[in-house]
Amino acid sequence: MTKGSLVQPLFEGDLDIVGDVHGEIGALESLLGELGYDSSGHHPDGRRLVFVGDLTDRGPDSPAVVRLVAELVASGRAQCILGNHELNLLMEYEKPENGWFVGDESRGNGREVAADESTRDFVIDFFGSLPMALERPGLRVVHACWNDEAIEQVRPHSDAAGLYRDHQSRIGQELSGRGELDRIGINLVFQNENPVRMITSGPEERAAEKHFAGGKWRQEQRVRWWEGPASEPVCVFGHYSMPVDEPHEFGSAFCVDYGVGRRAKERTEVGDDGPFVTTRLAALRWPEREMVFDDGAS
Ligand SMILES: [Mn+2]
Repeated sequence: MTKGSLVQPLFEGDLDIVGDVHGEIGALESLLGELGYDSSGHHPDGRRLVFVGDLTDRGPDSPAVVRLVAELVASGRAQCILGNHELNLLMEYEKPENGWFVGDESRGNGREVAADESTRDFVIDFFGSLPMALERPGLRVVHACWNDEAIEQVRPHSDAAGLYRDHQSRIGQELSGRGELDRIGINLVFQNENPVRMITSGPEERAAEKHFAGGKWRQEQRVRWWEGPASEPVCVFGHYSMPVDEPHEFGSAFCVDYGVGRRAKERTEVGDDGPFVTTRLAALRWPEREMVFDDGAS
């Protein structure tokens, strides 16, 4: 697939901006129904979809989610941006949750549909075609963080994985000139000064205590960059797997990730038939500013 800038124009018109799906094909089909889309992704009012990334990992059928979203994008009924989970696959990083991609059942929960070779090619081709940010007057969409400097750094480029690698090696070369840094300080430089990481997984800072996250002990924590006074433009983001019962609207930002990526774990607690109440797949209706949810049944 051909592609342009990593920062692209957001669709005009009325939108439904969908949070991190994480392989939960049942929740996605439910949500599209709740939003009023038919099975081919057509909406009677001409509304269109935007996906904030993190289509895969954790849930039961990542390949089905990618196929559905790629069809919607190809037919002009959706836009989709890169999340950190897509980026990890493009970078060929083996993560605790992406064993399904290479059929490694030792990684993951052992219940995910595995990708065959043609699916792998299709997934990489599609992810390699995706931008990292979408913008129109008054509204922006990113996976984790809109940072003006990082956006301008990626704007001239079209290859997110290549740009990621270039910045990793630049930062590595510059480290020796930065004086004494401990392991946490080094991690923070790689996180906060690589614009591809800044946009797809957000800024981090030193935490007071160690905590276990992403399969390892860490002493870095996420910065709540979205907190601040109301202003324009509004930024819609995902990534942060926020609790269902907490506010998701901030001064000038909306988080659309209501944690359906935790549903695989919730399934082990309440059974396959649900109902699932602590995790939701959500979409933000724009310009209505209303959240719509999956039915929590699958
Ligand atoms: Mn994410």
